[in-house]
Amino acid sequence: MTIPFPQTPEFSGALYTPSRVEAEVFDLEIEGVLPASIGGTFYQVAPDPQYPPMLGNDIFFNGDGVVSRFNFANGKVSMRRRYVKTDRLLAQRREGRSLNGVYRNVYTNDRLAAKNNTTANTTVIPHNGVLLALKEDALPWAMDLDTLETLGEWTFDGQIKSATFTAHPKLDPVTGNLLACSYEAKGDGTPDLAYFEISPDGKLLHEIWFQAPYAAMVHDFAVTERYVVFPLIPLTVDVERMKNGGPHFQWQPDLPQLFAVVPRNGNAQDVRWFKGPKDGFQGHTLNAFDEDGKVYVDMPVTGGNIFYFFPQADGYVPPPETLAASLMRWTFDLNSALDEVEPQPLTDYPCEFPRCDDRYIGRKYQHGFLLAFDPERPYNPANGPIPFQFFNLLVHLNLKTGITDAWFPGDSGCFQEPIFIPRSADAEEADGYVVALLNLIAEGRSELVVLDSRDMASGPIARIRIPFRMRMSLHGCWTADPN
Ligand code: V55
Ligand code: FE
Repeated sequence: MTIPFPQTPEFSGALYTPSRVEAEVFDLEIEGVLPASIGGTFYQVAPDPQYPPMLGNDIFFNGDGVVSRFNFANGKVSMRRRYVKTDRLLAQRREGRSLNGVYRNVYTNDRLAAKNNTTANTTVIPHNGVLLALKEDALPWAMDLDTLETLGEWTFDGQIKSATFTAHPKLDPVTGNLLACSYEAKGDGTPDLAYFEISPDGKLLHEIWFQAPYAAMVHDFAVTERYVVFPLIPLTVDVERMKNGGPHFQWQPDLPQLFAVVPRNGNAQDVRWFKGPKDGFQGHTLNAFDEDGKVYVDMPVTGGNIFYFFPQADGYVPPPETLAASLMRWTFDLNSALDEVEPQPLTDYPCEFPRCDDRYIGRKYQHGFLLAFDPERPYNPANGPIPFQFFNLLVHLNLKTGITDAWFPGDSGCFQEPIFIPRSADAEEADGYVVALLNLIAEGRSELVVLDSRDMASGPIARIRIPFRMRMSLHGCWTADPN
């Protein structure tokens, strides 16, 4: 490969320089003591472009998916890392260059590009004996849970007829069902939405299909015991624009933050629409629950467009320092005829990549784990400009007391999305360990840090050293060994 990656913020610096590493590391070095009682696997996925972008530059979300698997047993950790061998990746490897143009715009691809355009780069989750690698633009790709060998596109035995599948499925903690949704479910630019419940052994139990007033991004969604909520971000899709080589998404400052609320066991006639404030961006779901006909959804919300790479029609993107964000609670009152909603803040600081104790998904809950950015904390300017998605705090938030317990890793560290591991199968909510990747910018390497959820401020009880730098990732999950 002779062409270098561009020296743009998307391909340089500690977080975004491509890593491109597939690896096998047996018994990683550990500083501190990892409790032997932690047994299971942490899976995660990062966009990591195999080749420099065909068009000279590209966005983070368009990188090829590379999956990492950290196996925890007897106080030791071993890792394996493999690209998802998508059709798209294999076509590039065959030709020795990138063949894909604008993000989610197949009209701009090289004629030698694979038909299936997905990078499978957004999350990984075990289901029915395979590891699913997911991106919201296509069906999942399956991998072997252990070897990470790619098995191919996953249609759930032909039961899922949608063109797309969410990168934020949930596992119902009571039934073990996989809860999922789709948008642009009948192809690029279609306003079709769908909801799916799939049993642990892979049977499609229920599906709901309906239409939104327009096609817009539904990046994450929310489930409660009885309801499912689709947040439509004011980023809309126009196939004509795509045919002219334009972006898949465009920010619409005059559209509301729109929500569809549907009973999980209902159908298209039961959909209720709610409108939030305009010019706002619904982020990732922390958790949601319903009580007495009210549906509560907690998520970071930002005033204005945080995706600078999907500008509005006149090209405007707000300067990052003007974007105020906090964790918010949306309340959808199904007993009321009002269709306007206003979110209420739960934190006074910006945060993202929220995770709950997975045993409480969709149920009344009290705790969140988050990445946050505190601009008052020191930052070493020798590390270069602060990159997109820079988080210098790893947080445990008690929603009932409002107490934030956080660890700051110093002026040259930033985190990737955390996961929570219960101390034991029957431990109280949020009692256990928080695990996150930490990028040590000045040292050009990464570690997996393990903190006690009840004492975040003291910092890691164990630091698991990774002998290379891990590029910024998106999402992952923890699977405990079967007891
Ligand atoms: C997001 C991420 C994506 C994507 C669309 O975080 C939205 C939001 C990694 O890919 O394709
Ligand atoms: Fe996401």
